[in-house]
Amino acid sequence: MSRALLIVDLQNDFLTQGALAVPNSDQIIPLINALMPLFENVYATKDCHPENHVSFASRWNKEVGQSAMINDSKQILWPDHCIKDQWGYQFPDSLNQKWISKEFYKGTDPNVDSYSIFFDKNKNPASKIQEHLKTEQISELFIVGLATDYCVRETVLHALDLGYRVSIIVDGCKGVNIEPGDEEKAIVEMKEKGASLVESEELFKTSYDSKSSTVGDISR
Ligand code: VGL
Ligand code: ZN
Repeated sequence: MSRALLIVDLQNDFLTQGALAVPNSDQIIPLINALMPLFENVYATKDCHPENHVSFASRWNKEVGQSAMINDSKQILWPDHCIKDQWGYQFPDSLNQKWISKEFYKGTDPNVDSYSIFFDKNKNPASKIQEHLKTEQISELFIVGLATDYCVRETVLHALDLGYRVSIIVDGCKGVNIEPGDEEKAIVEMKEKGASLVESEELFKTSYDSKSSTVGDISR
């Protein structure tokens, strides 16, 4: 069984210039570029909405940030974001995309939102990720991306429910924090459910140690 790095929703609309900008999100791009070569399998999720998506305040003539009851469930209304094939949907140019071997898409149904790449709000599969992880025999996921308190959170909670080992690379994620402390709350919740919290530094160090010991062996 092997491990994968899963990059969640690192798309222009969630970055500093985007429609749903997550504070300080640009800071994680160089870090993710440096992490990718440490993993044999690197996957990315994309929020992939049609123009009239259920989560857009514009569809309901409501204000961004309000909650609305839609199909019997509470939905936070967002600015229009991540519309398929538009600029906000794309990865930033500064992301070293060559390391990403597969992308998974969610939120494609105009009437159903999905923060998680595993299951949508109706609890139906949101993407083909489960089949893929099974085929590739991946049992452990390392998570980076956006946003800690929404899509990272729901993706991690579902991954744990499904029995994957999950490590959150804490400095590789950023939260929206609509309410102050939301990000911290999400991190505590994911940890309590069984996720490990790691700092990128620990991963770089482990990788360096294993490489340097190999070099040492050869020189002897
Ligand atoms: C997200 C709000 C709406 C996310 C996606 O990627 O965290 N947040 N759609
Ligand atoms: Zn969305």
